[in-house]
Amino acid sequence: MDKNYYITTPIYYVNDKPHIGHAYTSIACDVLARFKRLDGYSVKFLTGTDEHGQKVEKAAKSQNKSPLEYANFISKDFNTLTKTLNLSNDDFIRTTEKRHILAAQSLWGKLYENKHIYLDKYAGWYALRDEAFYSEKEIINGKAPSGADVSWVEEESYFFDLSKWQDKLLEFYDKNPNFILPKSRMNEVKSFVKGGLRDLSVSRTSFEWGVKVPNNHKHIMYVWLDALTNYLSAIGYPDTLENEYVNFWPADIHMVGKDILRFHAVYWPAFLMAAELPLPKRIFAHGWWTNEGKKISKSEGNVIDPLEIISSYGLDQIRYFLLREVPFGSDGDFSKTALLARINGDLSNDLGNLCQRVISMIYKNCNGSIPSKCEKLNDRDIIFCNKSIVLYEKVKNEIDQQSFHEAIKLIWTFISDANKYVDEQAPWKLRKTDEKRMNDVLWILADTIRKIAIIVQPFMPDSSTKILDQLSIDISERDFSYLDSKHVIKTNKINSPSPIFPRIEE
Ligand code: ME8
Repeated sequence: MDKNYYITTPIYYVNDKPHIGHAYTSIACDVLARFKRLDGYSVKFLTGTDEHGQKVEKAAKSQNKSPLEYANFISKDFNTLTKTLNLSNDDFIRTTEKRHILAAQSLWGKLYENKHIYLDKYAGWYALRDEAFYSEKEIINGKAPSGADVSWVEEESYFFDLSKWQDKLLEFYDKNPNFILPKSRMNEVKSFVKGGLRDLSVSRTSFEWGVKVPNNHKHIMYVWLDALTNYLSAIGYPDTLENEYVNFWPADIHMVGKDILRFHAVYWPAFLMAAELPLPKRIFAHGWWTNEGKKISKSEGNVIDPLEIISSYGLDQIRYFLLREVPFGSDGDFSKTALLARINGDLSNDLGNLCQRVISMIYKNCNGSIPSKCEKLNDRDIIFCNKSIVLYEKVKNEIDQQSFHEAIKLIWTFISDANKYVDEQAPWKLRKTDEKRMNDVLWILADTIRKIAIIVQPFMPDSSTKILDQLSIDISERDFSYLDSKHVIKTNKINSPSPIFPRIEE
């Protein structure tokens, strides 16, 4: 079985500071990357910045900076964000790097050599915000379908013969029904492709900030052809014998927002087919966040700064909320009330309270050590423990479909079962009546918390580490192989617990 896993975020435009949308995509990818590593995969998790194009050039001008100066400045913010979000990315690519420019020009060379690129003249609409070309019939009330302003462009341009790939794309979608998820997005893409594809303008001459077209430096590459290539540049392309390329291409998943699905699910596969390269295995398009019911936009002044909410509510709390609150793939609303309900309910009351009461009881009543293994489970114990055995497989199945919310729901249903088990067994009462049984119940619960903390690691790495530390679980015994029935908690000395998720009162 192929135990390599390559996952990518979109590379983010450096025309402005990072916002919640960027944090959302990146956190989802991080959860997936961490999950796969804990599951024994060798993972490459790539993120980075998209630094060329007219939009960045314009933003730089408005700040009286050169595009590169400006890109250096904003790219740093995105790099800092990877640390703030505790991302486990293995690489951070910038499209202004040599390795990327070489890859983009090589891919262009391949497309040109294979006769899929030709010189002509473009006359049509262009939306700077989307960095996208639109046909007359797509324009609605003078705007792009995304609502972006458009301007008329007429210039000499190279074209990619996209129109020739319509049938091949449709055939590919049919053969690979999980190529685009969620399924509803697959239908959208199919009907777009069935509607007919026009050849795509892939170079510009009216500005300069971009990768030069090989052998015709008057032209720069269209920023999307340039940007999409980042997924290859980071693994050594054009050297297809390079280890990283061999191990990681085709990518397992490109995670994107719904607004940039067309570029990833139509243009990118067509470019790759034309270059005779294998296609990625999956494109997952997630939904968009609103802020307290309102569309997020700079002009509304309601952009959510990830650094701000993290410093107010805590990183793991935000990671949890973003992935739990909204079915991954759907749109969702960021509201303070919902956030506090999750923090105080799911985190403080459910998980926090379970850990706090069980670990303190053990600390106080079992001489500060995990009691020895319970050798004889009763029927009730068996029913409860069996749930933890099937949990991992079920969670894995949801993660493999990027149903983060379902995965979390499964874990939290189990946490709620564990809290019920505590209430029912009432180990505090057993202390006086049956110490042996109290030890057995506390052992079962300690082992349950160990398993919960192990499986929660991808979602909340810091908090789960604190729980595993409180139970003195060895660092080398925290991956998913320790969730099977052969591995149980040892009679570790433990520390006095402190609350992991304090309640937040507003
Ligand atoms: O599109 N909610 O970069 P970008 C959720 N450079 N996600 C949101 C969002 C919101 N309110 N607003 C934006 C680009 N996003 C290109 C990608 S990849 C080869 C090139 C998401 O910085 C959006 O859906 O404009 C997209 O996935 C991501 O932020 C990056 O946007």
